[in-house]
Amino acid sequence: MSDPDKRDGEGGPTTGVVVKPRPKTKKPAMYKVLMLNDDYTPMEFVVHVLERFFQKNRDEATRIMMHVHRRGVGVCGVYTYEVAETKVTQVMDLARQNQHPLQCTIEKE
Ligand code: TYC
Repeated sequence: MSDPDKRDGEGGPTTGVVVKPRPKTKKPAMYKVLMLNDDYTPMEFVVHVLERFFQKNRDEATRIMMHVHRRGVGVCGVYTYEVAETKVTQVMDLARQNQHPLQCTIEKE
């Protein structure tokens, strides 16, 4: 640069692009925990699982269970990856202990 004061020509003041500062935090990726229907798991067990691990009240748990029963699959909740993984493990462990074939999976939102 020939001009030691870094002026943008014609002796005017230095100019620049004003960049709006942005917070660099990103929202975490979210994951749906899906419950799958089967012919053997008792309805009451599914309602219990939804109350215990997904903090649903009895009405909401019953609504989700019936949705899965009729449609084959339904959303239990949406969480960050580690929380979603933990929910799936908890559901599958309790189902296995009770010898129910209930299946639960994760899907990225
Ligand atoms: N279809 C099961 C029955 O008739 C009930 C059920 C509902 C099972 C939801 C699994 O994710 C499920 N006993």
